[in-house]
Amino acid sequence: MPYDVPDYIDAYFTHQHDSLKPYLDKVLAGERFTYDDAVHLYNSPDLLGVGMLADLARKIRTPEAEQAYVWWVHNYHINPTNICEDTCHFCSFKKGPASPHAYFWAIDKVIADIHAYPEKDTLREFHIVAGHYKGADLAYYADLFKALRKEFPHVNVKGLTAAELDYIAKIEALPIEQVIQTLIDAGLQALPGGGAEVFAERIRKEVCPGKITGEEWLDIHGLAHSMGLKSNATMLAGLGETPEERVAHMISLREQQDKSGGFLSFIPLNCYYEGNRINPKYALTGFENLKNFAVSRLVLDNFPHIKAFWIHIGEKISQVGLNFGVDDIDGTVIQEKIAHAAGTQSSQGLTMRQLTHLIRQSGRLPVERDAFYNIVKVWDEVAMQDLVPAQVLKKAYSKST
Ligand code: V47
Repeated sequence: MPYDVPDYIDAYFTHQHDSLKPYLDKVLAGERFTYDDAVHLYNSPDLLGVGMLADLARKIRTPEAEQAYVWWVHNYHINPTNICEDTCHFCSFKKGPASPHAYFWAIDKVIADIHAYPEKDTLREFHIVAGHYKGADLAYYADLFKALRKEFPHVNVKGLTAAELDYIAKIEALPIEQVIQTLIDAGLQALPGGGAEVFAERIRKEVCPGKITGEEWLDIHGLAHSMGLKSNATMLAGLGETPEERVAHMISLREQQDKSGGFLSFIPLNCYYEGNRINPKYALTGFENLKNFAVSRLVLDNFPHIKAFWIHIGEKISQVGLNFGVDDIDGTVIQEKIAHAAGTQSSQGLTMRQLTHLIRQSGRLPVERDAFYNIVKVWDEVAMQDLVPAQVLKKAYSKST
Protein backbone atom coordinates (compact mmCIF):
# COMPACT_ATOMS: atom_id res chain seq x y z
CA MET A 1 0.00 0.00 0.00
CA PRO A 2 1.54 3.37 -0.99
CA TYR A 3 0.09 5.11 2.06
CA ASP A 4 0.38 4.01 5.65
CA VAL A 5 -3.11 4.53 7.13
CA PRO A 6 -2.86 6.09 10.60
CA ASP A 7 -4.43 4.08 13.43
CA TYR A 8 -6.88 6.84 14.30
CA ILE A 9 -8.53 6.55 10.87
CA ASP A 10 -8.99 2.82 11.24
CA ALA A 11 -10.33 3.31 14.78
CA TYR A 12 -12.75 6.05 13.67
CA PHE A 13 -14.40 3.86 11.03
CA THR A 14 -14.23 0.59 12.96
CA HIS A 15 -15.58 1.68 16.33
CA GLN A 16 -17.81 4.74 16.03
CA HIS A 17 -18.73 5.19 12.39
CA ASP A 18 -19.08 1.72 10.99
CA SER A 19 -21.69 2.70 8.36
CA LEU A 20 -18.82 4.25 6.40
CA LYS A 21 -16.39 1.34 6.97
CA PRO A 22 -17.14 -0.33 3.58
CA TYR A 23 -16.13 2.95 1.91
CA LEU A 24 -12.84 3.01 3.80
CA ASP A 25 -12.19 -0.50 2.47
CA LYS A 26 -12.97 0.73 -1.07
CA VAL A 27 -10.59 3.66 -0.80
CA LEU A 28 -7.83 1.41 0.51
CA ALA A 29 -8.43 -1.16 -2.25
CA GLY A 30 -8.50 1.57 -4.94
CA GLU A 31 -12.01 0.48 -5.96
CA ARG A 32 -14.27 2.75 -7.96
CA PHE A 33 -17.15 4.49 -6.16
CA THR A 34 -20.53 3.74 -7.71
CA TYR A 35 -23.44 6.16 -8.19
CA ASP A 36 -25.17 4.59 -5.16
CA ASP A 37 -22.04 4.89 -3.02
CA ALA A 38 -21.77 8.58 -3.82
CA VAL A 39 -25.46 9.28 -3.12
CA HIS A 40 -25.08 7.46 0.20
CA LEU A 41 -22.11 9.68 1.11
CA TYR A 42 -24.02 12.83 0.13
CA ASN A 43 -26.83 11.80 2.45
CA SER A 44 -24.59 10.76 5.34
CA PRO A 45 -24.58 13.16 8.29
CA ASP A 46 -21.02 12.05 9.05
CA LEU A 47 -19.30 14.99 7.39
CA LEU A 48 -15.96 14.36 9.08
CA GLY A 49 -16.00 10.69 8.11
CA VAL A 50 -16.69 11.52 4.44
CA GLY A 51 -13.96 14.17 4.59
CA MET A 52 -11.46 11.69 6.03
CA LEU A 53 -12.22 9.25 3.21
CA ALA A 54 -11.66 11.99 0.62
CA ASP A 55 -8.44 13.14 2.25
CA LEU A 56 -7.20 9.56 2.32
CA ALA A 57 -8.14 9.06 -1.36
CA ARG A 58 -6.24 12.25 -2.25
CA LYS A 59 -3.13 11.05 -0.43
CA ILE A 60 -3.27 7.52 -1.82
CA ARG A 61 -3.57 8.85 -5.39
CA THR A 62 -0.74 11.39 -4.99
CA PRO A 63 2.99 10.61 -5.08
CA GLU A 64 4.39 10.74 -1.54
CA ALA A 65 6.62 13.74 -2.22
CA GLU A 66 3.58 15.79 -3.32
CA GLN A 67 1.08 14.83 -0.61
CA ALA A 68 1.49 18.11 1.26
CA TYR A 69 1.19 20.25 -1.87
CA VAL A 70 -1.59 22.78 -2.35
CA TRP A 71 -1.40 24.21 -5.85
CA TRP A 72 -2.15 27.80 -6.79
CA VAL A 73 -1.50 30.04 -9.77
CA HIS A 74 -0.88 33.76 -10.17
CA ASN A 75 -3.73 34.38 -12.58
CA TYR A 76 -5.64 37.26 -14.12
CA HIS A 77 -9.22 37.12 -15.35
CA ILE A 78 -10.17 38.76 -18.65
CA ASN A 79 -13.88 39.14 -19.49
CA PRO A 80 -13.75 40.98 -22.85
CA THR A 81 -17.50 41.61 -23.06
CA ASN A 82 -20.56 41.34 -20.84
CA ILE A 83 -22.95 41.51 -23.79
CA CYS A 84 -24.66 38.16 -24.12
CA GLU A 85 -27.42 36.76 -26.33
CA ASP A 86 -28.03 33.85 -23.99
CA THR A 87 -30.56 33.95 -21.17
CA CYS A 88 -29.16 31.90 -18.29
CA HIS A 89 -31.31 32.66 -15.27
CA PHE A 90 -28.39 32.51 -12.85
CA CYS A 91 -26.22 35.05 -14.68
CA SER A 92 -25.97 38.54 -13.19
CA PHE A 93 -23.02 39.46 -15.40
CA LYS A 94 -24.74 39.62 -18.78
CA LYS A 95 -26.11 42.84 -20.28
CA GLY A 96 -28.11 43.56 -23.40
CA PRO A 97 -26.29 45.55 -26.12
CA ALA A 98 -28.34 48.70 -25.35
CA SER A 99 -27.61 48.66 -21.61
CA PRO A 100 -25.59 51.64 -20.33
CA HIS A 101 -23.47 49.06 -18.47
CA ALA A 102 -22.70 46.96 -21.58
CA TYR A 103 -19.05 46.86 -22.62
CA PHE A 104 -16.87 45.27 -25.29
CA TRP A 105 -13.14 45.80 -24.98
CA ALA A 106 -10.82 46.54 -27.87
CA ILE A 107 -7.77 44.27 -27.85
CA ASP A 108 -5.46 47.28 -27.31
CA LYS A 109 -7.35 48.10 -24.12
CA VAL A 110 -7.00 44.55 -22.78
CA ILE A 111 -3.25 44.62 -23.44
CA ALA A 112 -2.83 48.11 -21.96
CA ASP A 113 -4.72 47.12 -18.80
CA ILE A 114 -2.46 44.12 -18.25
CA HIS A 115 0.63 46.26 -18.80
CA ALA A 116 -0.71 48.59 -16.11
CA TYR A 117 -0.94 45.71 -13.63
CA PRO A 118 2.12 46.05 -11.37
CA GLU A 119 2.74 42.30 -11.03
CA LYS A 120 2.34 41.37 -14.70
CA ASP A 121 5.83 39.87 -14.94
CA THR A 122 5.02 37.04 -12.53
CA LEU A 123 1.59 36.19 -13.98
CA ARG A 124 1.26 32.58 -15.20
CA GLU A 125 -2.32 32.23 -16.45
CA PHE A 126 -4.97 34.28 -18.22
CA HIS A 127 -8.52 33.04 -17.61
CA ILE A 128 -10.68 34.37 -20.44
CA VAL A 129 -14.48 34.01 -20.57
CA ALA A 130 -17.18 36.36 -21.81
CA GLY A 131 -20.73 36.76 -23.07
CA HIS A 132 -22.04 35.32 -26.32
CA TYR A 133 -21.77 38.40 -28.54
CA LYS A 134 -21.47 38.65 -32.32
CA GLY A 135 -18.72 41.29 -32.02
CA ALA A 136 -16.55 38.85 -30.10
CA ASP A 137 -16.15 36.52 -33.07
CA LEU A 138 -13.46 34.08 -34.18
CA ALA A 139 -11.21 36.78 -35.65
CA TYR A 140 -11.48 38.82 -32.44
CA TYR A 141 -10.42 35.94 -30.20
CA ALA A 142 -7.69 34.79 -32.59
CA ASP A 143 -6.25 38.33 -32.57
CA LEU A 144 -6.64 38.61 -28.80
CA PHE A 145 -4.83 35.32 -28.14
CA LYS A 146 -2.03 36.22 -30.59
CA ALA A 147 -1.57 39.59 -28.88
CA LEU A 148 -1.55 38.05 -25.40
CA ARG A 149 1.04 35.41 -26.35
CA LYS A 150 3.22 38.03 -28.06
CA GLU A 151 3.11 40.56 -25.22
CA PHE A 152 3.15 38.10 -22.32
CA PRO A 153 4.83 34.89 -23.54
CA HIS A 154 5.37 33.70 -19.94
CA VAL A 155 1.57 33.50 -19.33
CA ASN A 156 -0.63 30.53 -20.35
CA VAL A 157 -3.83 31.31 -22.25
CA LYS A 158 -6.81 29.38 -20.83
CA GLY A 159 -9.88 30.65 -22.59
CA LEU A 160 -13.45 30.14 -23.80
CA THR A 161 -15.94 27.70 -22.36
CA ALA A 162 -17.45 24.92 -24.44
CA ALA A 163 -20.63 27.05 -24.62
CA GLU A 164 -18.66 29.99 -26.08
CA LEU A 165 -16.90 27.76 -28.62
CA ASP A 166 -20.26 26.38 -29.69
CA TYR A 167 -21.65 29.93 -30.06
CA ILE A 168 -18.65 31.06 -32.15
CA ALA A 169 -18.95 28.00 -34.41
CA LYS A 170 -22.63 28.85 -34.95
CA ILE A 171 -22.15 32.54 -35.80
CA GLU A 172 -19.23 31.69 -38.11
CA ALA A 173 -21.11 28.71 -39.63
CA LEU A 174 -17.95 26.63 -39.16
CA PRO A 175 -17.36 23.17 -37.71
CA ILE A 176 -16.34 23.52 -34.08
CA GLU A 177 -13.13 21.61 -34.82
CA GLN A 178 -12.06 24.37 -37.21
CA VAL A 179 -12.84 27.02 -34.58
CA ILE A 180 -10.74 25.21 -31.98
CA GLN A 181 -7.86 24.68 -34.43
CA THR A 182 -7.84 28.35 -35.44
CA LEU A 183 -7.70 29.34 -31.78
CA ILE A 184 -4.94 26.82 -31.00
CA ASP A 185 -2.93 28.24 -33.92
CA ALA A 186 -3.47 31.71 -32.41
CA GLY A 187 -2.18 30.65 -28.99
CA LEU A 188 -5.02 28.98 -27.05
CA GLN A 189 -3.55 26.42 -24.62
CA ALA A 190 -6.39 25.22 -22.39
CA LEU A 191 -10.14 25.48 -21.84
CA PRO A 192 -11.71 26.65 -18.57
CA GLY A 193 -14.38 24.50 -16.99
CA GLY A 194 -17.32 26.90 -17.17
CA GLY A 195 -20.65 26.36 -18.88
CA ALA A 196 -21.12 22.88 -17.43
CA GLU A 197 -23.54 24.11 -14.71
CA VAL A 198 -25.47 20.93 -13.82
CA PHE A 199 -25.81 18.44 -16.68
CA ALA A 200 -29.31 17.25 -15.63
CA GLU A 201 -31.75 18.11 -18.42
CA ARG A 202 -34.44 18.96 -15.84
CA ILE A 203 -32.27 21.76 -14.39
CA ARG A 204 -30.91 23.01 -17.73
CA LYS A 205 -34.41 23.30 -19.19
CA GLU A 206 -35.38 25.44 -16.23
CA VAL A 207 -32.35 27.67 -15.74
CA CYS A 208 -30.41 27.79 -19.02
CA PRO A 209 -32.67 26.55 -21.83
CA GLY A 210 -30.56 28.28 -24.52
CA LYS A 211 -27.31 26.65 -23.50
CA ILE A 212 -25.66 23.59 -25.03
CA THR A 213 -26.75 20.32 -23.46
CA GLY A 214 -24.59 18.43 -20.99
CA GLU A 215 -23.78 15.89 -23.68
CA GLU A 216 -22.66 18.63 -26.07
CA TRP A 217 -20.48 20.16 -23.32
CA LEU A 218 -18.80 16.79 -22.78
CA ASP A 219 -18.35 16.18 -26.52
CA ILE A 220 -16.65 19.55 -27.02
CA HIS A 221 -14.21 18.85 -24.18
CA GLY A 222 -13.57 15.37 -25.64
CA LEU A 223 -12.86 16.94 -29.03
CA ALA A 224 -10.55 19.57 -27.48
CA HIS A 225 -8.66 16.81 -25.64
CA SER A 226 -8.23 14.88 -28.89
CA MET A 227 -6.75 18.05 -30.42
CA GLY A 228 -4.16 18.33 -27.64
CA LEU A 229 -5.84 20.83 -25.30
CA LYS A 230 -6.17 20.32 -21.56
CA SER A 231 -9.31 21.53 -19.80
CA ASN A 232 -11.12 21.85 -16.48
CA ALA A 233 -14.66 20.94 -15.48
CA THR A 234 -17.06 22.75 -13.16
CA MET A 235 -20.42 22.08 -11.51
CA LEU A 236 -22.57 25.06 -10.53
CA ALA A 237 -24.51 23.87 -7.48
CA GLY A 238 -27.33 25.79 -5.82
CA LEU A 239 -29.73 25.75 -8.77
CA GLY A 240 -32.23 23.42 -7.12
CA GLU A 241 -30.50 20.20 -8.13
CA THR A 242 -30.67 17.06 -6.00
CA PRO A 243 -27.70 15.14 -4.59
CA GLU A 244 -28.52 12.46 -7.17
CA GLU A 245 -28.17 15.02 -9.99
CA ARG A 246 -24.82 16.19 -8.62
CA VAL A 247 -23.57 12.62 -8.52
CA ALA A 248 -24.83 11.96 -12.08
CA HIS A 249 -22.91 15.08 -13.19
CA MET A 250 -19.71 13.72 -11.65
CA ILE A 251 -20.18 10.24 -13.12
CA SER A 252 -20.64 11.77 -16.62
CA LEU A 253 -17.36 13.65 -16.17
CA ARG A 254 -15.61 10.50 -15.00
CA GLU A 255 -16.84 8.61 -18.06
CA GLN A 256 -15.66 11.41 -20.36
CA GLN A 257 -12.27 11.46 -18.65
CA ASP A 258 -11.96 7.69 -19.14
CA LYS A 259 -12.44 8.30 -22.87
CA SER A 260 -10.44 11.47 -23.51
CA GLY A 261 -8.21 11.98 -20.47
CA GLY A 262 -7.57 15.72 -20.77
CA PHE A 263 -9.26 17.11 -17.66
CA LEU A 264 -6.86 18.60 -15.12
CA SER A 265 -9.22 19.67 -12.37
CA PHE A 266 -12.81 19.58 -11.15
CA ILE A 267 -14.17 22.78 -9.61
CA PRO A 268 -17.41 22.62 -7.61
CA LEU A 269 -18.93 26.12 -7.70
CA ASN A 270 -21.91 27.53 -5.86
CA CYS A 271 -24.46 29.99 -7.10
CA TYR A 272 -24.95 33.55 -5.88
CA TYR A 273 -28.34 35.16 -6.18
CA GLU A 274 -28.14 38.95 -6.45
CA GLY A 275 -29.51 40.36 -9.69
CA ASN A 276 -30.68 37.07 -11.17
CA ARG A 277 -33.74 34.83 -11.27
CA ILE A 278 -32.65 31.84 -9.18
CA ASN A 279 -34.39 31.37 -5.85
CA PRO A 280 -31.88 31.92 -3.00
CA LYS A 281 -33.59 29.16 -1.03
CA TYR A 282 -31.26 26.83 -2.97
CA ALA A 283 -28.14 28.45 -1.48
CA LEU A 284 -25.52 25.94 -0.40
CA THR A 285 -24.50 25.59 3.22
CA GLY A 286 -20.89 25.13 4.31
CA PHE A 287 -21.72 21.48 4.98
CA GLU A 288 -22.78 21.00 1.34
CA ASN A 289 -19.71 22.80 -0.01
CA LEU A 290 -17.50 20.40 1.92
CA LYS A 291 -19.56 17.40 0.77
CA ASN A 292 -19.13 18.57 -2.85
CA PHE A 293 -15.36 18.60 -2.39
CA ALA A 294 -15.22 15.24 -0.65
CA VAL A 295 -17.68 13.33 -2.84
CA SER A 296 -16.10 14.66 -6.04
CA ARG A 297 -12.64 13.59 -4.87
CA LEU A 298 -13.97 10.09 -4.17
CA VAL A 299 -15.96 9.73 -7.41
CA LEU A 300 -13.53 11.46 -9.77
CA ASP A 301 -10.72 8.97 -9.29
CA ASN A 302 -9.33 9.86 -12.73
CA PHE A 303 -9.14 13.65 -12.14
CA PRO A 304 -5.74 14.70 -10.84
CA HIS A 305 -6.99 17.78 -8.98
CA ILE A 306 -10.01 19.06 -7.04
CA LYS A 307 -10.05 22.83 -6.89
CA ALA A 308 -11.63 25.15 -4.30
CA PHE A 309 -12.36 28.37 -6.17
CA TRP A 310 -12.26 30.61 -3.09
CA ILE A 311 -14.06 33.43 -4.91
CA HIS A 312 -17.22 31.27 -4.94
CA ILE A 313 -16.70 29.10 -1.89
CA GLY A 314 -15.20 31.73 0.42
CA GLU A 315 -11.66 31.80 1.75
CA LYS A 316 -12.44 30.05 5.03
CA ILE A 317 -14.46 27.09 3.72
CA SER A 318 -11.93 26.72 0.88
CA GLN A 319 -9.18 26.43 3.48
CA VAL A 320 -11.15 23.82 5.45
CA GLY A 321 -11.75 22.06 2.11
CA LEU A 322 -8.04 21.22 2.07
CA ASN A 323 -8.97 18.46 4.53
CA PHE A 324 -11.85 17.28 2.30
CA GLY A 325 -10.01 16.21 -0.85
CA VAL A 326 -9.01 19.62 -2.23
CA ASP A 327 -5.44 20.09 -3.47
CA ASP A 328 -5.78 23.33 -5.46
CA ILE A 329 -7.00 26.74 -4.43
CA ASP A 330 -7.03 28.33 -7.91
CA GLY A 331 -5.08 31.50 -7.48
CA THR A 332 -4.76 35.19 -6.93
CA VAL A 333 -7.72 35.74 -9.32
CA ILE A 334 -7.14 39.36 -10.25
CA GLN A 335 -10.35 40.98 -11.54
CA GLU A 336 -13.11 38.36 -11.18
CA LYS A 337 -16.43 39.77 -12.41
CA ILE A 338 -18.99 36.96 -12.80
CA ALA A 339 -19.51 35.86 -9.18
CA HIS A 340 -18.97 39.42 -7.94
CA ALA A 341 -21.82 40.59 -10.20
CA ALA A 342 -24.02 38.04 -8.41
CA GLY A 343 -23.02 39.10 -4.90
CA THR A 344 -20.12 37.02 -3.64
CA GLN A 345 -18.56 38.68 -0.61
CA SER A 346 -15.05 37.37 -1.37
CA SER A 347 -12.35 39.94 -1.85
CA GLN A 348 -11.30 41.06 -5.33
CA GLY A 349 -7.98 39.23 -5.64
CA LEU A 350 -5.78 37.78 -2.90
CA THR A 351 -2.14 38.69 -2.44
CA MET A 352 0.49 35.98 -2.71
CA ARG A 353 1.12 36.48 1.01
CA GLN A 354 -2.57 35.96 1.85
CA LEU A 355 -2.85 32.85 -0.32
CA THR A 356 0.31 31.24 0.96
CA HIS A 357 -0.66 32.10 4.56
CA LEU A 358 -4.06 30.43 4.08
CA ILE A 359 -2.37 27.25 2.84
CA ARG A 360 0.46 27.20 5.37
CA GLN A 361 -1.99 27.68 8.27
CA SER A 362 -3.60 24.40 7.24
CA GLY A 363 -0.27 22.63 7.65
CA ARG A 364 0.26 22.18 3.91
CA LEU A 365 2.83 23.48 1.45
CA PRO A 366 1.90 26.19 -1.08
CA VAL A 367 3.15 25.29 -4.55
CA GLU A 368 2.88 27.92 -7.26
CA ARG A 369 2.03 26.44 -10.67
CA ASP A 370 1.22 27.35 -14.25
CA ALA A 371 -2.02 26.30 -15.99
CA PHE A 372 -0.62 22.79 -16.54
CA TYR A 373 0.55 22.13 -12.98
CA ASN A 374 4.21 22.65 -13.82
CA ILE A 375 5.91 23.90 -10.66
CA VAL A 376 6.84 27.58 -10.70
CA LYS A 377 7.93 27.78 -7.06
CA VAL A 378 7.57 25.84 -3.82
CA TRP A 379 6.74 28.37 -1.11
CA ASP A 380 8.64 26.76 1.76
CA GLU A 381 10.11 28.56 4.79
CA VAL A 382 13.07 29.83 2.79
CA ALA A 383 10.98 31.13 -0.10
CA MET A 384 8.60 32.84 2.33
CA GLN A 385 11.51 34.81 3.80
CA ASP A 386 12.19 36.11 0.29
CA LEU A 387 8.67 37.50 0.03
CA VAL A 388 9.60 41.14 0.45
CA PRO A 389 6.83 43.76 0.23
CA ALA A 390 7.76 44.67 -3.35
CA GLN A 391 6.82 41.14 -4.42
CA VAL A 392 3.51 41.16 -2.61
CA LEU A 393 0.54 41.72 -4.88
CA LYS A 394 -1.43 44.85 -4.22
CA LYS A 395 -4.57 43.70 -2.43
CA ALA A 396 -6.77 46.49 -3.65
CA TYR A 397 -5.48 46.49 -7.23
CA SER A 398 -8.27 47.74 -9.41
CA LYS A 399 -8.72 49.04 -12.90
CA SER A 400 -11.55 50.81 -14.60
CA THR A 401 -13.54 48.90 -17.16
O1 V47 B 1 -20.01 28.64 -15.96
C1 V47 B 1 -22.58 32.25 -13.57
C2 V47 B 1 -20.77 30.55 -13.13
C3 V47 B 1 -19.00 30.03 -14.26
C4 V47 B 1 -23.18 32.68 -11.55
O2 V47 B 1 -11.55 26.46 -15.33
C5 V47 B 1 -22.10 31.82 -11.52
O3 V47 B 1 -10.07 27.05 -13.88
C6 V47 B 1 -22.17 31.80 -9.23
O4 V47 B 1 -16.05 28.47 -15.08
N1 V47 B 1 -23.24 32.61 -9.19
C7 V47 B 1 -17.69 30.54 -14.72
N2 V47 B 1 -21.61 31.37 -10.38
C8 V47 B 1 -16.60 30.24 -13.68
C9 V47 B 1 -15.72 29.16 -14.16
C10 V47 B 1 -14.40 28.91 -13.53
C11 V47 B 1 -14.10 29.49 -12.32
C12 V47 B 1 -12.85 29.25 -11.78
C13 V47 B 1 -11.93 28.48 -12.41
C14 V47 B 1 -12.24 27.91 -13.61
C15 V47 B 1 -11.23 27.08 -14.34
C16 V47 B 1 -13.49 28.11 -14.19
O5 V47 B 1 -19.54 31.00 -13.39
C17 V47 B 1 -20.10 29.80 -15.25
C18 V47 B 1 -21.23 29.73 -14.30
O6 V47 B 1 -21.36 28.41 -13.86
N3 V47 B 1 -21.78 31.56 -12.78
N4 V47 B 1 -23.45 32.96 -12.82
C19 V47 B 1 -23.76 33.06 -10.31
N5 V47 B 1 -24.85 33.84 -10.26
